[in-house]
Amino acid sequence: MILSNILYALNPDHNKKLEKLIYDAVFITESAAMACMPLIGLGNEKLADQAAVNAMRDAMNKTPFSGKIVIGEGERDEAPMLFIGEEVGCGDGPSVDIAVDPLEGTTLCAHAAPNSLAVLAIGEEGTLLNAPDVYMDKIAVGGCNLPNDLISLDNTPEQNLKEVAKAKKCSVSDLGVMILNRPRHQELITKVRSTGARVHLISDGDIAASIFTTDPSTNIDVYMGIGGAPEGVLAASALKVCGGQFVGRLIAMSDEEKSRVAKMGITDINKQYNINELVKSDCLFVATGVTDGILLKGVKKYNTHYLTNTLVMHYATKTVRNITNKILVNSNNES
Ligand code: VTB
Repeated sequence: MILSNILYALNPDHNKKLEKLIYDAVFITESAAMACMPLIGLGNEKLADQAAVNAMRDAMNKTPFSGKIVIGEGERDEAPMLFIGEEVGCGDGPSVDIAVDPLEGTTLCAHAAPNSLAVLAIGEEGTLLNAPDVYMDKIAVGGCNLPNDLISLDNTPEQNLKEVAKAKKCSVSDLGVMILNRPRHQELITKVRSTGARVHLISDGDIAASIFTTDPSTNIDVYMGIGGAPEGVLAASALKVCGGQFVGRLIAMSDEEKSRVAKMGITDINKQYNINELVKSDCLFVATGVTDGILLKGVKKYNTHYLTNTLVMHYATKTVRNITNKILVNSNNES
């Protein structure tokens, strides 16, 4: 079953219902981005994140769906809002799973650095991997018609890059590989550089990095390394729509993390998930720019209005839209 079919079942006029869900979803990420706007560059990650969480939750609770947060701000006992399992929405409408990262790249926002985003993905009930907030080892490769077994976390980086170059009909030295600049990636960075591929280091924001691989103008072909598991599922939902392969494996380092993974119903911690296991069916991916970036322009505030820029991707209808909205100050976004 796909989201459009659920909507069709609820109302034969399903295109209108789908459009409504898409615009409601856009309003949710726009609200989070607008709430972050006054906090960009103020150096306070926590405050910016909290503003995004509050605004996203308020906007969700005005939306006519029965949503369940499957990826959120943390487990029920540690996050007061948008915790995993929280029910959101104003009740009627389709039952959906929701994954959120209200402010992806909190430090980017606090430093007014590029590519921070407000992100949301919606899937049919039970179709998005319920990933706890642990690390995930990931590889993302954008491009259409890539073989399902193109990349594997069991291969060496050299082997994976050789396969990607073969599929893209180029040499390994033509590839750009984005990696989070972390001490844990020193060996990976050395190995990738030894192949001749370019390494593009980033400080944060691996959802955006994964999406860059789908756009040839970025010069990034592959994203590799260990980042947040929630960001992994969100990135996989974007790649599922715009074309690409994604593999991820959870990393639980302590007993406490292992028990959090188990609580999500995951029995095999060593399992390597492919894109269709992370996101099993139809999905909608939405991201609004907070700070200016390669994918999206950041939110701007003028005297009378905000200007927002949002990417909306829907799997079943294979649509990728880039929406710029002008939202009047004091319309319904400010008290
Ligand atoms: C990534 C990145 C995020 O965390 O998941 C990263 O996408 C991983 O965590 O933007 P560490 O900072 O612990 O390495 C962020 O950088 C921040 O959530």
